[in-house]
Amino acid sequence: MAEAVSSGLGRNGPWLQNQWLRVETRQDDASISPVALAGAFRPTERALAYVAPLEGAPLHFERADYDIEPYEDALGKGRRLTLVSNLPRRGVTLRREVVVYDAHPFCVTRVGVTNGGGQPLALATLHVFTTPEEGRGRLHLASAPAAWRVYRNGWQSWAPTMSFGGAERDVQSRPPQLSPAPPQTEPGRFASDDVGVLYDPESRRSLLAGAVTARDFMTQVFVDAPSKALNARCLADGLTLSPGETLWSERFTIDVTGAPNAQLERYGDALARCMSARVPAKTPAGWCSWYYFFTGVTEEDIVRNLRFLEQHRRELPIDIVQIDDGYQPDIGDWLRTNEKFPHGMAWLASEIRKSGYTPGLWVAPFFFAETSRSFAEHPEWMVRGDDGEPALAMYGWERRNFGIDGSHPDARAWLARLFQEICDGWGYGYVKIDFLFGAAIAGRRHDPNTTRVRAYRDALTAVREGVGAGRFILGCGALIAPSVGLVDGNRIGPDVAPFWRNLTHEERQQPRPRSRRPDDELSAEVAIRNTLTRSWMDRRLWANDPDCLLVRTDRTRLTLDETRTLAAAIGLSAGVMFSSDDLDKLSPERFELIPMLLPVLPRSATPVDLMERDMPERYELDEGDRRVVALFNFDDDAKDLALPLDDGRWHVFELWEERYRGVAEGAAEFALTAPHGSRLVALRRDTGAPCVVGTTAHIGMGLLDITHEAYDSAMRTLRLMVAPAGRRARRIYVATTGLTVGAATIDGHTAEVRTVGGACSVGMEIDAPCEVTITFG
Ligand code: 9PG
Repeated sequence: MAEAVSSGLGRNGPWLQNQWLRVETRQDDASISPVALAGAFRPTERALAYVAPLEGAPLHFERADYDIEPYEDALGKGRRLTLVSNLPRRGVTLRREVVVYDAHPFCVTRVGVTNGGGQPLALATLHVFTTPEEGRGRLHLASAPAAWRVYRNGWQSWAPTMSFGGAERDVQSRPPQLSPAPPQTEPGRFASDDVGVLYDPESRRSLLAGAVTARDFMTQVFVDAPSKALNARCLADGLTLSPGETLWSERFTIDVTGAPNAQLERYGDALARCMSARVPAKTPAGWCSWYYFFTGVTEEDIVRNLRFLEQHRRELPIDIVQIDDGYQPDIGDWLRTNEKFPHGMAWLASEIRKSGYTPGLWVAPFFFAETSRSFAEHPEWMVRGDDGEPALAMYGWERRNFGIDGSHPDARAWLARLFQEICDGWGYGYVKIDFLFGAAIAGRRHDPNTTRVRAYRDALTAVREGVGAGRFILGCGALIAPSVGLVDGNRIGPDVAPFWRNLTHEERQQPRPRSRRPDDELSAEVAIRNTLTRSWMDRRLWANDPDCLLVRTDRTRLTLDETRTLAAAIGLSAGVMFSSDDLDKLSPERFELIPMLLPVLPRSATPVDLMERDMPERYELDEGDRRVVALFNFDDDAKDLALPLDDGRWHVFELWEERYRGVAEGAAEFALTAPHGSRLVALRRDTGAPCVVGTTAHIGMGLLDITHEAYDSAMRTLRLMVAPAGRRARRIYVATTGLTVGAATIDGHTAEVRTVGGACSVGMEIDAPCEVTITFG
């Protein structure tokens, strides 16, 4: 069999090629130029790698020797090309690797440095893919830079993630760092963490650069549209190389093939493989105390909601009851409780377990408040600033909070013991660990030769050790790529809130809301934005947590339209599904929205227009001849929405209006959708025969609740098996395709059929599977 990757020597240097791409290299500067073979898309020319020491000039490759070998790693088989420059004057040897795999349309590259001198060498940054640089190379797309679109990923759970236009201003959200570069505030200059995508609207081609390993360094991808430049690099945190030592950057994929969503999904798969991601067999669903009770939560609030859940077990099939912030006397003092939890946390866990639920607990294990006992006892476990004092991780709960030093063995031992006590001792089977970035702040650590990412992962590994491999860890306020493999779920957006936009009191007095800003924090709107824009992470890196569903009518400013939009986004994201209302205060109509998201869908929808706008408006689950699509109106005015359809005729059903809209071709049009409202649409390819077009049980509208469907044309009978997924009371809508409806039965008993506008519907309330037949005349 011929090898899938071929290689050869070009005019300037060696190249590697597979069926999708060719990577040309140059020996004079060790630069690389990846080319997508389909359409000969070559966005970057001569992308360089180099290493920046903390002091002195950058270390650039000079004339390089090369070597090509068969290669295999977690991503599969391929060939590896290594370019080596020995720089005796600078006392270093530089290496650049490029791997092309048999079975992937991207290449993977990294840069390494060996200290060949007699002195220690401290490093600032490792640049892996940068062009132009030193007057060489270029970044060229068909569109003018102002028309480019850039997808920027935030550095931690809450950080803004979205696409921007090439003339817009980036959000100023960066990891707190030993900053090698000033923040980029000029329009068109973007900084993305872990991964970035650059999209050219004219050619509809894109380039993704992203780190597929994250065990040592934080990674950033910079795009400077006005100067047409791209720079992907690792922050080396001042790490010092002893004479003879070698250090490698993280590995980056450079992907110039296919469309942005497909590139992000591929990147997610590759990162997951390289970092041994943990993806739960079943995505958890539960109830969380935070978004109704906040820090005021009491033991009685938890028990009252627990009793409600017990009494509504059939309607609300959830597994986890999670106590959030508010039980502990201080941040850092997790093994004692405050006066609001008189029976203690072990008692509460056992109450929850007795009711048949898994007890879950919120902890911020990497923070010590300045007022905490833990800090008084162990100030030496904190990350320190240059002044030697504990470094501020975040001001919160009206006090300073410091970050734990994961390189300190005693701090790690404390973390492991803490979670052993919470899980094995108290009986919690699920932990939400929050403010995790506290272990990754810049500063001095016990081990001077570690990095923030290593210390972070060491701390997280200690937590995992205490929790055990079989229990669920939900990360929050967590780094993204560096958390892969250590958490089972991760929050992927900022906090949801019982209001659409975080307006000041004055702003709310205005006749119109102020428009949204990219750096808005804490609102339903921004939580939804990250839920959509980080969909590609779900069930690749972990189970995404889109944050809680709030459906209440008290203590909220969300309208019904906004509440439904939140439900549509959370539901179609297929992420962790937690309700966070005071359950016995909900009206029956609002309560029904919760079971409509249960069970969680098996996979996430895709934000089809991710690269077109900051908030995607079309969120689509493609099941071939069936589609479930949320169309969103994120404007502040009502507007018409249109859903383009693939070739052919499609039945269109809309859930919130509960209406069959007939057969459409070309596009399905929805006039005047309310501001911040949505249309939840089921599409079914029309075959001319009667078929289910939608149900009102679940937001999948039939995907999970109709388990079997067969139309017998001789008997003119449609037979369905209906599962109790979703809410108990539901109607099933069937397109009549011009036939008249005869009789319907449910488990053999005559059922009432309603006929309206080309469809008929049968209603039922079920707790067990049933069979429905509809006979046509
Ligand atoms: C509990 C909450 C909830 C919530 C978490 C996290 O910047 N801040 O001050 C800030 C405060 C709270 C916060 C995020 C940021 O929320 O996301 O789900 O657990 O902690 O305190």
